[in-house]
Amino acid sequence: MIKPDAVNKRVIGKIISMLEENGFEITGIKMKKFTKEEAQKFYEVHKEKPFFNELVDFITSGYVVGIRIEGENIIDRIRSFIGATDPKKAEKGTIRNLFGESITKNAVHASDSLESAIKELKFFFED
Ligand code: FUP
Repeated sequence: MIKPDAVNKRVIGKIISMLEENGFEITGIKMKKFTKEEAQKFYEVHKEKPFFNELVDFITSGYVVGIRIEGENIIDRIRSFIGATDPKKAEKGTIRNLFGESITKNAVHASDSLESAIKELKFFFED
């Protein structure tokens, strides 16, 4: 998912191009704005964390772009491609290294398990 900071920076196209150029198979794209309730549900695993409210405010501050990608070992592949959560620690050339500005405004999200992918894809795609 491309987050509002990256949408505001007008790098949706660059991020999608990077996915395509690196062999990721895109099978769905949808832009939307999360309601507060959706954002709270999307990030419910973090609801006890001190940064939860800041995260919900940020993710509802603008448009996000949900991108479905498919393939072998896709969770590990996309998570190493986007880089560490904190852009300062993200490896050079990763999406968060290139486009993230802080641990909250870190440009993109990627599901961290099959279970979270199934849950998170439902926010964007009916099938
Ligand atoms: P990741 O799976 O890499 O997105 O990272 P986490 O699940 O640890 O964190 C989820 C989101 O919480 C991150 F995208 C950014 C946000 N976060 C903060 O805003 N502050 C923190 O101190 C840690 C994480």
